[in-house]
Amino acid sequence: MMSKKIFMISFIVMMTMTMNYSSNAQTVQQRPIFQTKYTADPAPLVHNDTVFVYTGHDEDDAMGFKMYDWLLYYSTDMVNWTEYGVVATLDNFDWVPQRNGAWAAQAVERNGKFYLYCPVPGGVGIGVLVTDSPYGPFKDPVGGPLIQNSPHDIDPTVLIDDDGQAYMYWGNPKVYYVKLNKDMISYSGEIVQEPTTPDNYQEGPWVWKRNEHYYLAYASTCCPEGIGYAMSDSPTGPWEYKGMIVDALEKTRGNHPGIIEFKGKSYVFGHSYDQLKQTTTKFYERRSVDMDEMVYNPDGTIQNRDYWSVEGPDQVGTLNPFNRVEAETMAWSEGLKTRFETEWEGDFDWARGERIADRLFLTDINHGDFTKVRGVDFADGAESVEVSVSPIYGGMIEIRADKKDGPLIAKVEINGERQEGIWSTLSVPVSTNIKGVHDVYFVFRGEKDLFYFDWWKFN
Ligand code: FUB
Repeated sequence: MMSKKIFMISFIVMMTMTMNYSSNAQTVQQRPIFQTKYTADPAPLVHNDTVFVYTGHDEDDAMGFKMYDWLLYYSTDMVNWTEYGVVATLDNFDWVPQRNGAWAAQAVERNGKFYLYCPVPGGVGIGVLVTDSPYGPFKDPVGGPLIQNSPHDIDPTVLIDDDGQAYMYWGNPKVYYVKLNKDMISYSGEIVQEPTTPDNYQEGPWVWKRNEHYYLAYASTCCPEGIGYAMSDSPTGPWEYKGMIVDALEKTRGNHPGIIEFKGKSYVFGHSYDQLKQTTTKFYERRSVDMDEMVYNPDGTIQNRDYWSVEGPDQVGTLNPFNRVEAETMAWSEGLKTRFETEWEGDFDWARGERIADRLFLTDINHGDFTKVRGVDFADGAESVEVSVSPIYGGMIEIRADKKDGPLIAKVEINGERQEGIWSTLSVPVSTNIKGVHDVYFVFRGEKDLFYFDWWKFN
């Protein structure tokens, strides 16, 4: 039997390990990059100074693939991400007979229009949606599938070559491609099954061009899946396998690449089951998007990484707290969910074709939950902070600098009279003379179901 002394020593060692882990988690944890929902199949798009990431959405109670809609997140600094919410659903397509099956989509921009290529598995086909803004609203301009070629019509990716010719690639377990017309919603010529499907190709192609090299990345080997890639001198191959961008480790299981350049750096996105594994040892299709910097070698090949780093890439830029910031803008959060709500049925902007009082906000706010916003630039200082909240049972927001228990910047009390759907803007003075760049924590105190939180702003 374990002696009392050994038990005490083991207990202290265990406690120290736990405390070290949680203090690390406070300062560097940034994997997965979105925490309030399960997300999969990331499709990043750079537009002006912003990265938009369109993702699939695994429902919270999914066991197999339970995917009804596509979500959108955006960032200007690669560490703080704002959740926009649902950007399209299978209901956008009149001809799709099912509600489940919003698999891996990709958005591309051409001549000021944004096209979202959406596969529906089981031989239903690949549809396309179009809009004038990266936020939608997306509409189906075709009224039927753009591609309906085989049961393998999944995971479309689009390359617009320097000469203006656009190609769409897709497929599992072979790669198919076709030339898209300039309208991006129709194609010309035959659908070609790529004769040189590269080694380890599984699904999820992502094609791009850099310095005269064409790249094809893909979910590679199965299962587990990592992210492999091949290169070519031409958009139509032949493709030569070059190696793994992210290794296939036991913990990766499924994967799906998305690759971009932003502010002079390259990034690879994929997904993992890490967030699910924090809640259960069982396997369900509840995935979460990951991302890291990706580095090219001088000959154009890509450096390998074994897995997603915990701390993610460096921040590129800072966040301005003197603009209104959505509460669902964060580098990390614990315990929180979000909800979309239309405030008044009557507030409809007929010119824009959308409701003007729609909002996405933080929910499920309980004692100890928090969000972390990185690299907030207070410049010469702030005098007060405003928050937009809707009380449930009431509680407190402690706004702290640099750590969850760091110096208190301000404290906002939200009284506990339930006012479902009624939003108030509360303003309190800043208690610390905060200047320059800091991480900011919004730490929630009270008991349970404290309030909803929509946005904040320093003055
Ligand atoms: O998310 C559904 C399917 O799983 C995608 O279409 C594949 O790429 C794989 O990630």
